[in-house]
Amino acid sequence: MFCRSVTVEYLRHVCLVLKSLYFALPFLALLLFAVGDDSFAAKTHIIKIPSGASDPNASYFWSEQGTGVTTGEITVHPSDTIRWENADTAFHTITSVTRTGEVDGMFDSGFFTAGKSYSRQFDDLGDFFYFCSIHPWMNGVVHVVKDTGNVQSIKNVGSGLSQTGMGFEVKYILDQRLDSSVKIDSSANTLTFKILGDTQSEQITLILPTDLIQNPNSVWVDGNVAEFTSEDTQAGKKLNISLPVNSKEIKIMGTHVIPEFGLFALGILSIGIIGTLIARNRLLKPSFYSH
Ligand SMILES: [Cu+2]
Repeated sequence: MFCRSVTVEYLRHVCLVLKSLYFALPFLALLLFAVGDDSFAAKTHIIKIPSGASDPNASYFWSEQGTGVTTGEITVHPSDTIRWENADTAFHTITSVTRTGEVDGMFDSGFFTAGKSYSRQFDDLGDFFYFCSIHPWMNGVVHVVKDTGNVQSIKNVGSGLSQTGMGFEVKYILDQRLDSSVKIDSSANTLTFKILGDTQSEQITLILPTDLIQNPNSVWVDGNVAEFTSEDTQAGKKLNISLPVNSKEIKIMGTHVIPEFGLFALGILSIGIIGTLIARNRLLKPSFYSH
């Protein structure tokens, strides 16, 4: 019985499943990538108005979900939305005011009752003060600041030059990407990074492994001397470099960059290249013909 069921039909099914998996996997991977890379996605932040907030003696009038901050002060990025939810029994409003507390007409929720909410998207940078027009002691402020971006990385910087041949990983924080090919000048002891796209960031954070560059001590942005701070981390020196908006190139000089591109390195590199060519010829050719 069992043997009969594990027949061609069954194998055909297994084969079909495997085949469809084989084709689906790259798409699944892409999907995961797309879902994972939400560094610039707009977020919605929720601030609850707790019950009893209409009492001026209440211990607090706001409660930010997620952070627990109860001051009504919140820092967000452009195009983020804030949703104020009324968890109180009284009516409230979210009404924009100036720094000194006069209604300025920029936004106003009007009265909203228990269980209702008011949402507003903040696109412009700046400080936006608000209060409840019924209970003016309930006040807060929205700070909208530039998105500095998430941690990104360039892998295999200086591969072929390092002793392992693997190169180094350079992590960075910026709203745009850096070109994955980093120029290494071992006679000038410099690394040069190129920024892809138009950056709005006024700072870039770079973490430079010590074996890649030692004592980075001078930085130029688009040819001009740039200000920076530096601190030691486990992964290497962390530099915070000031950038003018729309900068394109960052050059960093240290006392030493990875081994000079001397004869030794050239030798290793050519052995590597020849090795790769031989391997390719051996491995790839038969598979070409087998199809
Ligand atoms: Cu109120």
